[in-house]
Amino acid sequence: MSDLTALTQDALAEVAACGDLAALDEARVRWLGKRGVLTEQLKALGALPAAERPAVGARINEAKQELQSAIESRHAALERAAVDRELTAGGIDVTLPGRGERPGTLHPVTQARLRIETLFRRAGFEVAAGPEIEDDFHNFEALNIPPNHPARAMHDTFYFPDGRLLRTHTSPVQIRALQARGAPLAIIAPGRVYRCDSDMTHSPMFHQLEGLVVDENISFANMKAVLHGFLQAFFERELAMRLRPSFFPFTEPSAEVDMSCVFCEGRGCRVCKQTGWLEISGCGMVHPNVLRASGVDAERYTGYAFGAGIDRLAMLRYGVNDLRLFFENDLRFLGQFPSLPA
Ligand code: 2NL
Repeated sequence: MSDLTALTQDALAEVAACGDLAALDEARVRWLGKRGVLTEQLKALGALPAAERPAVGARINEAKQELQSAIESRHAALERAAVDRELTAGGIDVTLPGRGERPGTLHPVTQARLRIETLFRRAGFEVAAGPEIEDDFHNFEALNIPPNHPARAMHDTFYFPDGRLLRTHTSPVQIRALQARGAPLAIIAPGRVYRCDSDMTHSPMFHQLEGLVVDENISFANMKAVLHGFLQAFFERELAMRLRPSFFPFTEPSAEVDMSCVFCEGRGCRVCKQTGWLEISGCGMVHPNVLRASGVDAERYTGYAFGAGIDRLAMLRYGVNDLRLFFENDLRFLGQFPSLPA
């Protein structure tokens, strides 16, 4: 029994030297297993004189317990080390930079819209927004387009079963603003509009810009100056502009806005069909019926309004020859319009 202390020291040293869990388990079996060295010592107790048995038995049990707890703490240490190794080896460093992902850019139509908003804000206009699902009153009735008016057929409206509709222009936004705020008012309403029409040059969803100014003494000349100023600012060059008589139910008098062709400077080319002019907008003095429908005193106030396609403005400014490119979201196309830093 004198070598029990030495045996315990050997066992503890062996446990401390175990480099992995398998080696530790082997050591446990060798020392504490059914045929383990310490177990055999206990079995040998029977050969001792009865008087010595309790003391020796207690020492062996003490040694077994000491070894058992040494094995347990070594087991925990080895397991921790294994987890640590796995984390460092297979770990993902979330602070590493990505693999060459390029930042996105604003869609060219969005860039055009933001540019339009900036220019009109600079001229004293506010930017208004409203619902894309509209009712008959705000999209048609208030705009002096009564039921069965031929302009309704022209608008190729998408209807919901309950009679509501997808707005065919952003005029309803302006009607709502006029109803809510009254005169005087100077707003633009850019946004998505919908028409049941799809071919080479028509998309069922496109972007419209409308503008509305209502105040005392607002004139056709005011409108002409603002539109001319906007076009020259948007295209960043001097441009000729002309107005041709036209008709809209919501304006009287009404006009089509042409600007000198930005591709040939008015000399005549394929884009302007040799005319030197590009049709860019429609406009006119707000019809008194429209002012009245929105609750505005048509004796005291006059106003002008205009409408233009944002997609078309973007095509002309960025030299895009096919409207459909704007709606396909091909990254080879979109990547050619880097967003300018703020
Ligand atoms: C075009 C023509 C136009 C308007 C839109 C308008 C709105 C109100 C009252 C009166 Cl609330 N008018 N909008 C006026 C004239 C023309 O758009 O060719 N759009 C692409």
